[in-house]
Amino acid sequence: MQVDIVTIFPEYLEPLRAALLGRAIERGLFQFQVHDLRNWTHDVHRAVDDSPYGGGPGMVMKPQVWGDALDEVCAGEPPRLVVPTPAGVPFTQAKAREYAQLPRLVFACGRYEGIDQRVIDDASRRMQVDEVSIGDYVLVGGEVAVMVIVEAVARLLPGVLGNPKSAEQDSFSDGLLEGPSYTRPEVWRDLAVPDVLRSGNHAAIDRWRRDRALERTLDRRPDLLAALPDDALDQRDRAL
Ligand code: 6GU
Repeated sequence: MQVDIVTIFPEYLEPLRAALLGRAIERGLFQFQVHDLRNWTHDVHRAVDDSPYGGGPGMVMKPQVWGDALDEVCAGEPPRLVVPTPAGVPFTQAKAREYAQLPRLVFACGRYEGIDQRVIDDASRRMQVDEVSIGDYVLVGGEVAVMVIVEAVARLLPGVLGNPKSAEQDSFSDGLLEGPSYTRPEVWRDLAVPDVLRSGNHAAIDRWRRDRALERTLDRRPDLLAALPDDALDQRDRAL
């Protein structure tokens, strides 16, 4: 997979090259390139923003600069264009799985009050554009949201995680939150690991994990339980 990120703060995205994703890049599992939006400015001040039509606070990013940048970065086979914005549709694990199947993603990071809407409308004539939000709160710009999205997608690419089962057993993979985990020692600060996990009875362990996942989801994210398809819960689940 090839990932391109256009931003006015290229250095902000450098942490993506560290740790897990850095190794994935070295091993050629995925590549990413960061582009400075100011390379496409037209004036000596290298201006990327201007005041909003209709008035109001803040600044809006200029369409000409973004248009030229995206023409160049999105050349060739049209990529999926992702525009992070608090006004977007929610980014979810399902979206992450969808993106992990694509050969190329381009991210357009907006700052200020956003990007002139015509940039998105124009790009939509040539490619699928997703305006996505990572949650119900407001960040200063799209850069941190892009880091979140790229990390969520990259770990799903074949070979990035040491153990592919880690991705299969994630929270959300079955629509539930994951329950608690334990490692040695058996007793720590007088707190014991649940007996069933040391029983060697794999059917009992699976059932126990399922019950804890259901309990936790009911407690913390009842909205997720309500959204499960009808056949997602068995008789035993419903008893809980
Ligand atoms: Cl994707 N961008 C910004 N700027 N703020 C956000 C967001 C994205 N998602 C939640 N808040």
